[in-house]
Amino acid sequence: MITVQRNLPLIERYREYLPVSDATPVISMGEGSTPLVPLTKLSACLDLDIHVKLEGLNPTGSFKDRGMTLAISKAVEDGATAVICASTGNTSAAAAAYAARAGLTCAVIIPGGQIALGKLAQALIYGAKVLAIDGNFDDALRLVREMSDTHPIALVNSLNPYRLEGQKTGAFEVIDALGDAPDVLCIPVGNAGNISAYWMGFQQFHGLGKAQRLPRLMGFQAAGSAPLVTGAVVKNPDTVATAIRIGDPVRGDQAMDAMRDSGGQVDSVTDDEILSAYRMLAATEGVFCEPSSAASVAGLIKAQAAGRLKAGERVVCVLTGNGLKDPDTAIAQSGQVIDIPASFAAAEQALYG
Ligand code: AN7
Repeated sequence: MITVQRNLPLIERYREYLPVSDATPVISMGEGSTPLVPLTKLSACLDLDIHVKLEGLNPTGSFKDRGMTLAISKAVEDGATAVICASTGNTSAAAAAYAARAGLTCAVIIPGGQIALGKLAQALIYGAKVLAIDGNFDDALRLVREMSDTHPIALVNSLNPYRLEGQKTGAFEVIDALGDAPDVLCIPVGNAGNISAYWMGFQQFHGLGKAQRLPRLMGFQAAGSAPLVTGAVVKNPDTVATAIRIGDPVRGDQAMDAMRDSGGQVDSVTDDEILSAYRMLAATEGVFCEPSSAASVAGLIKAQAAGRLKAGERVVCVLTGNGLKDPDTAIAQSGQVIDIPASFAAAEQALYG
């Protein structure tokens, strides 16, 4: 029997496994409990049992809400009045939303011109102070670290341990939905916080006997932004997957340890591979994620072709963000609108020739 617990905030659903107490004010919008959806066509095609976790169904449209509900709740508990983050977009949207809900002021520093339109719209409408720099994410993160060291403003990037504590609940949900961990977890990697958080979650539930096995973690970076694959900081990271356009991941060492300890791997996927998986997911499975999220499926396809999986293995790909975040890429990657006069004849002609 599957117990459906939608709308129960993840802090309540997994309270006993999280660093909260009765003194913690829960700042929540019902995040977590996202669907785990089988991909029947791709599973048949690759001879695997593939499921995608739709993290784009969180309140601000990405997995960042898992970490932010906890980070903001703890910031309020600790008496903070202001928070700050650097972001490629989704962290800024989540921070701005949860800060607004908690009555905190929020500042975000973003790489100018490199944020998907929907994410920028979110940060602005939630009322954050948005600073765009002529630099990349890594430069922005340096600035916010210095700012939070200098002023009473709490940092809510994934350097903040509560972010990972919240995000580990993604692994709890996968185990609860499947009855065990999958054989393989595929996940996009930017600052490397989320893959580290999933490993924490899998290990914790395994240690408690709630999972019999641990999955092999396969993390995927964009080829133009793959410091963990090349082993060196990337000075000018570049990729269509702007969410993971990060050249110096803060949680890189932790993530590499996790992938190694799990028997998994880190690899890169090209922008063409990412966009091809992105279009395929939407057009054949009805699943619209943002390009960075599609890196997990692009990576799975690559890993399978390289013989890294066995027939029938169960795989979970984490689709980290909603496709609506980045309408520009969706439109650029799709067919044309067909303009016609408002007549039946014209519509019939356009549809049936
Ligand atoms: C959709 O918002 O870093 O490896 O500043 O938005 O934990 O960094 C976003 C990252 C994957 C990578 N998918 O996660 C930010 C930011 C999406 C993302 C990642 C991000 P991490």
